[in-house]
Amino acid sequence: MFDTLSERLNDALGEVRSRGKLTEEDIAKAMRQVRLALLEADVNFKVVKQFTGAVKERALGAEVLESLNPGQHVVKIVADELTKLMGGAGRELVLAKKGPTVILIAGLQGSGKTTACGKLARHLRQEKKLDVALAACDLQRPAAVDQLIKVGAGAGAAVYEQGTARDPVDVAEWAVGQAKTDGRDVLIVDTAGRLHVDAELMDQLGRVKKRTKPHNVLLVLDAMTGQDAVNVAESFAETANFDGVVLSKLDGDARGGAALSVKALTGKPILYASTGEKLEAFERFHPDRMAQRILGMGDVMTLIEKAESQIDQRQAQELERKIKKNQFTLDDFLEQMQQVRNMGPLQGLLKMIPGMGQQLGALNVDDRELDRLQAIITSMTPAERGNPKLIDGSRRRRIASGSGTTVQAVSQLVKQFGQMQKMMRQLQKGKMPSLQQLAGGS
Ligand SMILES: Nc1nc2c(ncn2[C@@H]2O[C@H](COP(=O)(O)OP(=O)(O)O)[C@@H](O)[C@H]2O)c(=O)[nH]1
Ligand SMILES: [Mg+2]
Repeated sequence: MFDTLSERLNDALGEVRSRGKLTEEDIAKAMRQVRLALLEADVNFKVVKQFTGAVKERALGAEVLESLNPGQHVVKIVADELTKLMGGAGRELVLAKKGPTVILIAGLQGSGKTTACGKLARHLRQEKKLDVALAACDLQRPAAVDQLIKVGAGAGAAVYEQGTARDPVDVAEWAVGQAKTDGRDVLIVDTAGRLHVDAELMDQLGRVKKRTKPHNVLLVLDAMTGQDAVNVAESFAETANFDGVVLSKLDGDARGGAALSVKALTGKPILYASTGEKLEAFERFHPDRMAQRILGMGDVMTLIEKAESQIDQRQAQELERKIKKNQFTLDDFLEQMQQVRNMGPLQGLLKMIPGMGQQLGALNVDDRELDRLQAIITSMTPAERGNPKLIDGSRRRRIASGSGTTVQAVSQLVKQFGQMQKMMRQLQKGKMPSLQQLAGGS
């Protein structure tokens, strides 16, 4: 997410960051580079001008030039201004006081609406424990209803559909009635898109709005289309109005222009970010955290939230008990690994750790490595998993062929696990391991 932009901005600020003293010329030079980085990321030129103007004005203030660490101060100003640019404090969904909260999903064809319906449903179920249903009101394409049914099944949400024979506006109104009858908390209405913004699309959207009275209209924008996404948002804002944006496909080599321009140009906040084809690749969009992530300052808050939503408290206590009693086994290790994987792709998670962003290229941690570890552990017998000391040469060969890996890979895992157990024992004794030990060295 925002890889290129992040790299370029960090290059632009690199010199400033490390300086003890800054001159006006240093700041002007950095701002020229920031300006180029933003333009290259497809941020609207008016927005860029305003942004660099605001940063420069603050950075040239006496407060910065005379501060002890002017470089860090400038970076902080950039982070503040980026946060403001992307919408400041952010906005929450409006929840109905009584009856189902209706959320209308709008956007162009292929922008990611149907996918977003499923992701949002899963998100609201998991994070807010809400009972969510979906309404299939894209009747333009015959396959659209089936797609939503699949998405709903994956997200654990009921789908209200009546095939494609009826008028979508009627189906939408009927679905709201169903949701009321069934006592759902939330109804998410999937609508048809077009290739371009046109009168017919806006008219249909207007009629669906009138009949369903949505509490939230969310516009899905494809981040990969950069400046075009913002143009779409501007036309929607003029004719159909909406409350907030779901920015999709931020996982592609999205240059980030849409994320940075949409609030400034339409006044509408980004509520959610969609970062992959899988259902769990979806998160609340927090401008402050995003700004920090872009500037390589990490996003510990999102990481903690993800961990909290995935890790079962009871299991965590059980794990703690096992570690205390020295009973942590490879089965537990496997389970931990699976929990971490439920949080989403590993690369994305690591980027949220402060300072990790820039080092990732060199680290090259990928999910395939985890797949390999998982294959090795599941090829072991329960006895071997409970007591890895049993794993001798012939067992190693068997496990390697069973998991499609090598004897060396099995040996390495057994060795690393041994080190991990040793570290846990030390932790229990109150001795903190050195960083080198944590990194797996000895
Ligand atoms: N990589 C990526 N693909 C996405 C994302 N959201 C949707 N897609 C894909 O984009 C295509 C269109 O999505 P869909 O939800 O059917 O769009 P709709 O026509 O607006 O309903 C599908 O192939 C999705 O898998 C995302 O966040 N990242
Ligand atoms: Mg669709």
